[in-house]
Amino acid sequence: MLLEAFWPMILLANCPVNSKQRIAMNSTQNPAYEKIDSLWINVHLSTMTQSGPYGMIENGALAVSGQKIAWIGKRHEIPRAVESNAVEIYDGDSGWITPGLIDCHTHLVYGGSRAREFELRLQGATYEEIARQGGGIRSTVAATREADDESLFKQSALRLASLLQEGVTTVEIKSGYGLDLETELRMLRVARQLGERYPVTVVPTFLGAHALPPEYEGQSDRYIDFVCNEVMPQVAAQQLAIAVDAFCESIGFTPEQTERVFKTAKNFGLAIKLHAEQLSDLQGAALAARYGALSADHLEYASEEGVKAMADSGTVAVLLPGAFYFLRETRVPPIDLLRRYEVPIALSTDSNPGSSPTESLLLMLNMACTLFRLTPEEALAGITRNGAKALGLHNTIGTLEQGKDADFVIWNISEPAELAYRIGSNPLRHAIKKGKLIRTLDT
Ligand code: DI6
Ligand code: FE
Repeated sequence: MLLEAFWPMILLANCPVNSKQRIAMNSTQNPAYEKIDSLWINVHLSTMTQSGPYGMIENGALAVSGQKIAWIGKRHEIPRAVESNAVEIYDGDSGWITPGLIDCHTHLVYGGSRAREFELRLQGATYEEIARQGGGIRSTVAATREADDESLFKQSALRLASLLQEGVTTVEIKSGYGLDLETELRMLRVARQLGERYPVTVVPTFLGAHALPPEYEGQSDRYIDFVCNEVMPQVAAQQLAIAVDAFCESIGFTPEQTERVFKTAKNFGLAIKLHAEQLSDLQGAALAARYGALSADHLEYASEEGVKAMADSGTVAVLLPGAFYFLRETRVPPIDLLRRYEVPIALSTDSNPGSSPTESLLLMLNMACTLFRLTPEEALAGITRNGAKALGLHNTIGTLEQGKDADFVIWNISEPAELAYRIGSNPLRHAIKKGKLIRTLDT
């Protein structure tokens, strides 16, 4: 079926590369080291813990047991039991290992394309003008409603495959191009299916309050009633989303409407995220922070009060340089304020057809450095440690530490900054998801 068509892009490798088969020996003192499925040696590690730059361990090693990291450290400090019990030993050929990449803000599931709108914008129309004239998000809503399940899955799977080829092991996917009960639920089901059929963790988010659908023209409060009273209860009952998001903007929804969405989400025990301060300052960041949001995203127009509120509530700032670039924005998010108040900064593709038609998270590293002046280390933290935080998953993924999920990537680079330095190249050599080698590019 459909799935097979995509497998050639993601090689499921079940045999070790450059490895020596080892027979497990029955030595061991520490029970945690009794079952070591694989041991990676001849590698350097960017653990992305906060101990030193990149959490670096040069000449390191990493051992996997089942789906978890069993041991990590310097090559010459590997416990005897880890080495002797290792079933497979992989030679990393002096590559660098980072945590599996986390794309914490995407709209990956949708129908159609908006290339025509791109042409219109190049002729002078603005993103807001197109949206106000019924194009923009609404045109993707029409194409998404029209697409049947199989075609929606197939179009979205192609985009997902591009992310996976660059080492993404966790991806958040929002609804928000259905804006009716059936299509919103369908989008979330397709997102779930993607996670079931591909070696990636999908975190689904309900974004019913993304735009006003045409059938509610002039009745945005009634539409918010519909989102809160009819769609969200279904989303929660069918466990189709982990978080709820909204577009708080002059072309989206007001802070009051957004707050109603948050209150309902809280009642259903769903986490909160917000598209805030992308095009203007409606103090969405502070509103999100008051509701203990996991993240506030975009933030070009965020104020000092907003940033301070985020710091107080532990809300992550998700920056989306692809949208900034593609809409030719000029107002840069307040990076210095985020640094001063120690708000964790995450980075993401915002992959969507209207404002960020990209499926390259590595490209976002470079854009964040060149456009926003993040350091390469901050950028890499944004798609690992802080990306995990923006999804509430920092206890299991985002850094390389004993006991965390064995999600990691081996890169053909000579230092970690190279990941942010290159534009449009992909130095991925191997990707490992929950201990399984899922993609290998041997040169
Ligand atoms: N902000 C964005 O960047 C995307 N949604 C949002 O609220 C853009 C969505 C689109 O133009 O299709
Ligand atoms: Fe977005």
